[in-house]
Amino acid sequence: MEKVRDQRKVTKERAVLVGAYLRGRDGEHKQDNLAELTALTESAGAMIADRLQQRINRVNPSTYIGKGKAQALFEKVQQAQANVVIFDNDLTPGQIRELEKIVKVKVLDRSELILDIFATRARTRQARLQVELAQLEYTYPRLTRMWSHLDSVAGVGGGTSAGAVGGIGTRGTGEKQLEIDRRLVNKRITDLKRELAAIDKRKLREIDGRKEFFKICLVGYTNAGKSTLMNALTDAGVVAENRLFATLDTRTRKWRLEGGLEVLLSDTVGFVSKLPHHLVASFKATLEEAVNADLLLHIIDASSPDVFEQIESVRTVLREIGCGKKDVLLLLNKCDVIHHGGLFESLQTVYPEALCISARSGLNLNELTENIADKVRGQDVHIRLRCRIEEGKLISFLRAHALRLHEQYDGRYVTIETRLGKNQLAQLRHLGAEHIEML
Ligand SMILES: Nc1nc2c(ncn2[C@@H]2O[C@H](COP(=O)(O)OP(=O)(O)OP(=O)(O)O)[C@@H](O)[C@H]2O)c(=O)[nH]1
Ligand SMILES: [Mg+2]
Repeated sequence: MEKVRDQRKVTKERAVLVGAYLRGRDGEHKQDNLAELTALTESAGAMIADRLQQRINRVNPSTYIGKGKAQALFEKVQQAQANVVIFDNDLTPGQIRELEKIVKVKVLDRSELILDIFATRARTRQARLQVELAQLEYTYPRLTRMWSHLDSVAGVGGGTSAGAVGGIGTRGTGEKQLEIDRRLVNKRITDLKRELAAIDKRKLREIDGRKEFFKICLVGYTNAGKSTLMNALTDAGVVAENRLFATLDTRTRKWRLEGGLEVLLSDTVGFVSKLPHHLVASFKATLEEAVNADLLLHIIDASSPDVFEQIESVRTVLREIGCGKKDVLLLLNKCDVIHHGGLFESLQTVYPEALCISARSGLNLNELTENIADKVRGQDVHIRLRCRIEEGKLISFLRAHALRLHEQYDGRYVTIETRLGKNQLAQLRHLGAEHIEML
């Protein structure tokens, strides 16, 4: 039995999905409770062999669904010749152990599945370390035996390449299985935290270096169309795909709005409901871009039947990472494929301020750009400043951006009086303007 959770698989795994829903509580109203778990499982590269949806009156402390149901699950697993069971709910280590004894294949919960997807997708060192940390903190106590990359602690983070052989839930952390002393795990956790903190510091310095720019960050549920929009607005060429968590790292690009206005646009990891808490914590640095943004664009997949839940999940994560009070522009994306009426109408009623766009067809992207340009400029202020005539960059910036410019030369100096967006003052200072007088 101990072998259950450490077997190695080369083949694509066959999964039985299980959703247990408390009566009168979560998800009873949905048409298909397992739709998202299905997409997540496929994203992880497994096949769906069968599904089991179950209403329960209470959570059974030892098996979540109760012994009888677990026995029925075992039969399903045998019939479907499955080698993994994936729960839509999060399970305690004890529940996983009990369930594995009954169903005789490895059992994963939703968070482990998400962590596994992250492990196979993480590309940058930072993302790999973050996933590893989250896995050590979350998955580790749920394994009957441990994984192995700890044996080559030096080469860590590289565990992701093990994806092909480790099988769902064990990837990213190495394929060879061996017993590891908890002390070693704790040490590894400490080391990871230290290294991540160092990366975090570098990131912060990087962000600090972009202080003069107006920063915009795309946020939203996974698969909402963030990367597609990023590509439509800039020439970023980021990967956009119809699968969950196509993007794991943050990309930042300059985005030129009209009138020479330049902002920084960042695309980042998508959110998902019940995002594992450890993952949120360890992805804080990746999400630093959102934390430091002047404006968030919340991209919503308006064609999803779960659109309201998805909006709520994103808001919850935003609050968790300290972005609850940020300026947010809501974008109802995929408007090229929505069915008018019904859900879409209620969306527009609930969020009348949201802009309907299509990142794919380009619908309303001009309007979006204008909207953002207004926000970037901020309220008009009337200013006067004096600078030396050699300060070419500063003077051309003003000529390009300011309204009703008045220049007065005296010797080597020029005094400029003009109107400018309030938010552009920081940029002026960065370009060397010292004495800006507000009129
Ligand atoms: N019909 C339609 N499809 C879109 C639109 N925008 C994006 N998509 C599709 O939605 C899927 C996901 O798009 P992405 O841009 O990768 O989504 P994302 O939000 O970056 O997703 P993650 O990186 O996985 O979080 C892709 O198949 C896109 O082609 C749109 O406006 N209309
Ligand atoms: Mg993306």
